[in-house]
Amino acid sequence: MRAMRSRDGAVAVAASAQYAKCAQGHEMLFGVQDYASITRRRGAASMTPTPTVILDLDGTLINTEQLVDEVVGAVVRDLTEGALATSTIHDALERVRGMRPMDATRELISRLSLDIAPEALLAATSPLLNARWGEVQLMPGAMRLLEHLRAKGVRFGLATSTPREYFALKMASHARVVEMMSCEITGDLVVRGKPDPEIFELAAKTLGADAAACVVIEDTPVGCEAGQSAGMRTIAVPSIRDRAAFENCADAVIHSLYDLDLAKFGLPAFEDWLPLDDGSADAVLPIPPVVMRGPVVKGFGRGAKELGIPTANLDVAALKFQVDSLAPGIYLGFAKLRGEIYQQVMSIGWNPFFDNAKKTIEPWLLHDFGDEGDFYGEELELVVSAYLRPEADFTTLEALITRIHRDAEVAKTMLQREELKHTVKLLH
Ligand code: ADP
Ligand code: RBF
Ligand code: MG
Repeated sequence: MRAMRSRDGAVAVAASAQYAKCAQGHEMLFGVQDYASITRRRGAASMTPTPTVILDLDGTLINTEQLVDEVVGAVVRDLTEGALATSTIHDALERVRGMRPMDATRELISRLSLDIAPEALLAATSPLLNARWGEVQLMPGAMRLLEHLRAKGVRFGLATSTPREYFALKMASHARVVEMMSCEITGDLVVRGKPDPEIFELAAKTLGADAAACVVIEDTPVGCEAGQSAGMRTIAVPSIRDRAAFENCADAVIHSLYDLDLAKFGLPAFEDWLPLDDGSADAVLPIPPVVMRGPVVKGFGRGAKELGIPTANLDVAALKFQVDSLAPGIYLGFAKLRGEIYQQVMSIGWNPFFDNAKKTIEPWLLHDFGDEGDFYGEELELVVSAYLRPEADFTTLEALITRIHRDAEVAKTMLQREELKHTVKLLH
């Protein structure tokens, strides 16, 4: 069990899942809140305090959602002996995302009319998941966000539907994340789970913050509804495809944590974007470089044909770990092919303009290969050095092409900068 930590007088609920602890937590918190309101009253009336950030865990800070869908989806498929379409199961799983395991299980059974008791379904899925939480990576940009908030002295804590018993397993390889939190409110500490606001209310109390001064970051509609009902502002980083589901419950819907506009919520802005000094608003975000390598595979066959922009695709399945460490989006970096180094600009994701069902890795090597330009099956190595923008939909093909050419110009300029140039050394 972890000791109660306190940074500036506020209390973190301790690690034990016992109910008594929860009650004790509540009791001590009221004192904290009084303290907070006294200090606020003493400050100048015009000074708005820096908001407190309350973060969801699964799908927001750690990449659990694919694993949950895979494992629970397989159990449900077995149970229904193939009677339900994969997409029906997947849709139902997306709807229950963000709920506590038992709440989600109940809701899933009801949505799919499954003939099983919730306890039995949970008993089938949870050991399978518990055996695999160790595989789960941080979401792209999660550590950057937490380090930034910490450096700027912003208070932040977790409000997760995960019960304490799974929490330790999930976080075993992410101890640093837990250490940085000023509180971790787990699903077992509240009577009602998300979409009920109770968990966010308890987190705010624990952190000594007023609801109105809290900003919630969430990946699910259920979580955003909970934050909104608690009277907090909410930022959605959807882990589901249906972005419209956030329309009425989120103050901002972004593509990934890279795209967080903190200043919009009164929080200190990120300072790591590198602007182009050409008068444009364009900027790139250096990231921990990711190296990927493999044979060039066939794509949809339209890069060169429809856009005049050939992309030497790599196999997503073979590079799952690397791909999962990057948010879908447009990136820049270097490539090595046939012993030569090139600049490259690439897209990773679903290409919304074409509404692809399959994720692809599509690097455009910024070089005219002329007659030598067929390298299917050849070994290609990439270093992904900086993030440029989210994938976008465009009204016309011309607009998409124009944008990609601009991306290439930005890449050529920025890859010469000291901050990015050195990443070429990561190529073998
Ligand atoms: P696909 O959909 O199969 O990826 P594309 O139309 O995108 O087809 O063409 C990609 C192929 O074009 C690459 O696999 C490679 O063989 C070739 N190619 C020629 N020049 C380039 C370049 N500058 N960058 C990337 N690929 C190129
Ligand atoms: N596809 C999109 O649908 N939206 C985009 O914003 C987008 N940006 C891209 C940027 C770059 C630098 C590259 C190389 C590709 C981009 N694509 C985008 C993918 C493009 O649609 C894809 O390469 C073709 O569909 C070929 O498969
Ligand atoms: Mg291609």
